[in-house]
Amino acid sequence: MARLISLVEDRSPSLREVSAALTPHTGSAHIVGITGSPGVGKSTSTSALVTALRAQGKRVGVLAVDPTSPFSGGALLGDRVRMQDHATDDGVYIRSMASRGHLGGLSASAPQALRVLDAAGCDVVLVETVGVGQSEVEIAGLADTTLVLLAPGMGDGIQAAKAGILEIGDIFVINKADREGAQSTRRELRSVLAMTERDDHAWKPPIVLTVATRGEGVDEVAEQVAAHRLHLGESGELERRRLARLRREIEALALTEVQSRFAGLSGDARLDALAEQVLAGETDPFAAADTLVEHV
Ligand SMILES: Nc1nc2c(ncn2[C@@H]2O[C@H](COP(=O)(O)OP(=O)(O)O)[C@@H](O)[C@H]2O)c(=O)[nH]1
Ligand SMILES: [Mg+2]
Repeated sequence: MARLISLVEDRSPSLREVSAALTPHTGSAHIVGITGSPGVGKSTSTSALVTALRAQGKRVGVLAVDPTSPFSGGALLGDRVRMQDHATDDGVYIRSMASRGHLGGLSASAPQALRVLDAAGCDVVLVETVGVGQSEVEIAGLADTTLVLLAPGMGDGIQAAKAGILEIGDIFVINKADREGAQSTRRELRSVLAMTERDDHAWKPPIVLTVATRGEGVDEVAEQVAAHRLHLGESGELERRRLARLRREIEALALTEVQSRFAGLSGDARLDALAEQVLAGETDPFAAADTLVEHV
């Protein structure tokens, strides 16, 4: 698994072959995205969720994605320490992955890594991001079920609304419920959720309070994750989400392919010839670009 995910990170030419071999064996893993501001407790909650899922006998994969850095390390190091409870459990596979600097970015590379974990037989794959802002929403697009983590504190609910993550949360977790203000955060969240437009009208996102460091409330999160998976299957929403995900992946791969075919175009004799034709007034830049695209 580690070597296959390295092929994804390196964008190895053998990925085509790997993808063709793996794809028929995918589709049974439940992909669960975990998003929220830095420090809210994503890694702690992920580790606690792994414990809860292992107690149910599930095989668990964890993919920590860092869309902001071309290197794995740094911020992820602390997460590795946090995950060491599971280091000797061979029913758990933990991997971090960097994606910036890759053509096609997260939307091209992360689904391929998830495909590896899926085909390897993980029942549940937890995807945690260390990124912030838009990448949080992008991560949610990779998942069947998205957990949005908040913590008590000034304006956290409002921050979430700004980042657009209220629309994409299937389950809301107010972590650090041992701190003051958890109940008022829940009230605030409830009222903003009531005003939030959602694609999936049939699912009312639950709010769960947790203390991840002590594992409190985490079993309830695991129960809600299972309930949401059931809802997805029964409502047809699972297929809708997975098709949307595949459309994005195919599009990203196609754009990457086109981009690489155009790489090194400057210095190309055809480009020089077209530029001269435009200069001479024989054609215009749009028509010249069309000519070029047609002959890629
Ligand atoms: N008081 C309290 N601290 C927590 C809780 N969950 C996580 N933390 C602490 O919050 C800090 C950030 O947690 P981490 O899981 O790394 O957050 P991440 O950046 O979202 O992955 C760590 O020091 C954790 O020990 C909680 O439920 N209560
Ligand atoms: Mg973390």
